[in-house]
Amino acid sequence: AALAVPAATVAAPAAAAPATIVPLTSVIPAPVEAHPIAGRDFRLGPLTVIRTQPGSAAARTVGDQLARALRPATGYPLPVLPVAPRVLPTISLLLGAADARLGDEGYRLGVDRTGITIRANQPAGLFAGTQTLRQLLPHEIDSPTTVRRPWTVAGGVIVDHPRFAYRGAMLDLARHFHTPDEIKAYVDEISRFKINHLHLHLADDQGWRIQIDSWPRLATVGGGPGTGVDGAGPGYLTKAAYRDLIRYAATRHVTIVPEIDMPGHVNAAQVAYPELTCDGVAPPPRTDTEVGYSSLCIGSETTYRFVEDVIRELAALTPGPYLHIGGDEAHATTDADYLTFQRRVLPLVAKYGKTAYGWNEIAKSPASANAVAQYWDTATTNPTVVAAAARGTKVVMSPANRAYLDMKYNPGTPLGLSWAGYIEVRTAYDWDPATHVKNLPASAILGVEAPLWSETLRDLADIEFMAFPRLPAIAELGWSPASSHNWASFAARLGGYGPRWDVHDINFYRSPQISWD
Ligand code: TNX
Repeated sequence: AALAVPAATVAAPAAAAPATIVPLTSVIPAPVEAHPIAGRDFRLGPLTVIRTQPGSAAARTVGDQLARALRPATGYPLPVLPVAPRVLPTISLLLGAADARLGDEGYRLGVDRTGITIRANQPAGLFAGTQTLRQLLPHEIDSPTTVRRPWTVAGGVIVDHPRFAYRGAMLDLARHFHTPDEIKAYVDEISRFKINHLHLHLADDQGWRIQIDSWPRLATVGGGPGTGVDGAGPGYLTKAAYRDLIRYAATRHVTIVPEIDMPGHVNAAQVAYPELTCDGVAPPPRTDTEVGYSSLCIGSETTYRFVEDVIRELAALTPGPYLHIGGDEAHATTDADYLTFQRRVLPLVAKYGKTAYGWNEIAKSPASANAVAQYWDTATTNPTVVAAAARGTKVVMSPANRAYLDMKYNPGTPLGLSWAGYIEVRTAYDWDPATHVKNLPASAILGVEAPLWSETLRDLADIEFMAFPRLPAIAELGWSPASSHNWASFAARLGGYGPRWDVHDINFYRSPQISWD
């Protein structure tokens, strides 16, 4: 209701959906600037063509994806061409001559009666602009089948670029495996909100989910039958499947961040290779949800051979800059051993050309100065992380009581956990990553991430229920300027987004805090 919009000037055919035009400002995450211009609306029609920057394969890919997104609902052919006849209504995706403040991911989107032009410095900006454009079309645009209605986009100009470079989501494949198709579907949904990193938690006590050639039993045993919470989440990614996933995500401008958690959370590895324990005896497989009981054997050279092999193979698989080595909840490792371990392991990540990334406990180690620490602490003071930031450590903000998508919304939520509290949409939205931790300077903040742990989640419908609608809240904190932060505005835009999820069957939580259209 808060989003009531003027009726379209073009009458809809009989039996078509009501003609509405989405306001230029009704986008998640909120754009930096949106200037509506009356009388300049564009109507997508059967003759519309998509023109992409000549000579740019990446721009062409963005154009092809946009066409694939718009064809099913409109039923229009939407050919993708390097040049377009002037007389035809055109959506242009052009590189260069965009303003410098747009950076690598920003874009300028202009809508007038003859067409829509998205300009960006880089293909990532074109991709971001097309995600905005999808939201500016009526929600029926996400229908998998043809809908007869006018497809009008409000006239005006949007200028947009991200607040933070790192905007992430995390999926836990260890507690329950999620298939490549499920992961791809998640990439599709999160990239709509301009999330640009997907962190995959690939190993934990209950399972190991990535093929490692030098230690093959990690995947075949650690990802074999009976693994996962309640033994109900077997599976692993072959290297081929993982590479395919990386490519798929890359075309959505999402970088995959692999995580192998250590020195704790390693029971599955020790079941597969008993030499990774200090006494050489295989522990029983674990399918419960306890944490903090397993540790690699810090004094053993076998441990470092294992760690280096895994890091080397993962780094070779990974085009992105980050390699996450976990480091959380190492309650079965002494403090001295933890420091010994990190002094050897953090530099190993750099040795293989990657930036080390770990949960905020790595800030205890002086070796974390060139690393990224993921802040999952629920406290708003953390002198250890502040001191690390002073040495150069960058921080991704994922405070568990705000950003954890596996926390229940309220006591009645059928899925999820509650150790960090209940997180309704407003709780997920109403905080500022740059000022959240006392004395942690904004300059140390690389961005935000919304982790989704899978102890209670089995399938894609479960993932969707926990991620939506909170993931868009975290995405907005990562992208939109702090000055635009406004709950009432976000709530209204989110309410307007609900029908988009409905129309392509996303199992989102209908939070009572939102008035859903
Ligand atoms: C804590 S947060 C963990 C995970 C659990 C999660 C459940 C963190 C770095 N470690 O092992 O899955 O809580 O919410």
